[in-house]
Amino acid sequence: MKVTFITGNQHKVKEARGIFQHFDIRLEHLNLGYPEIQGELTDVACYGAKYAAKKLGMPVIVEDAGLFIRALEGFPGTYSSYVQSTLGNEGILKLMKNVHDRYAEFRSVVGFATPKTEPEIFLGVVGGHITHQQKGKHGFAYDPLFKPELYDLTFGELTIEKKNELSHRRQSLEKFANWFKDIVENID
Ligand code: ITT
Repeated sequence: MKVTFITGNQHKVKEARGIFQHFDIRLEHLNLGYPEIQGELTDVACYGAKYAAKKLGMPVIVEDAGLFIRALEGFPGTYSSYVQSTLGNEGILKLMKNVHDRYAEFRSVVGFATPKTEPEIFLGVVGGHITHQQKGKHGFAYDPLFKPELYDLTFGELTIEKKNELSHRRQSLEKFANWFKDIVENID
């Protein structure tokens, strides 16, 4: 089985390849670019999947993700990409200085669409805590700041294989993969 993933983020591609290999799905990657509308992750993923599927004339997946920090009322959330390239991790740590409640969630929404069908949506969430300093060189973006629940290491300290066992992206892509396998088997 083949799936085409539309993203400009190479880290996402690498993680998705690792996750899909458990499901016998071969991932093809295209950096098409799609308009990211304002709204919830689900709105962005739906719109992006529909747009890319129509434009390319084939089924595609897109993924919209973000880090939602409870004490900051969900910030950076849907602005995660922009905030990462402006404030960066040190900026987040400054905002979290003297903040006691450090709970945060990574959320991922995968959108699948074909040129003729409405998008299907798959959600993944992983809870954890914002550390007091950056730790680890693995992963990307907010990974060195985020310690998943029940772990004493940040995503930045975990290998890609370990992160892939428990991440928000693992959950959303796994839900998609199980659904997709069923569909393909029923067509054959
Ligand atoms: P595409 O839209 O092209 O897929 P992107 O990097 O812009 O790539 P998003 O719009 O989904 O992706 O932005 C989400 C941002 O949230 C991303 O750029 C990172 O800064 C952050 N993020 C998402 N998942 C992450 C993860 O697993 N680890 C660390 N940071 C993550």
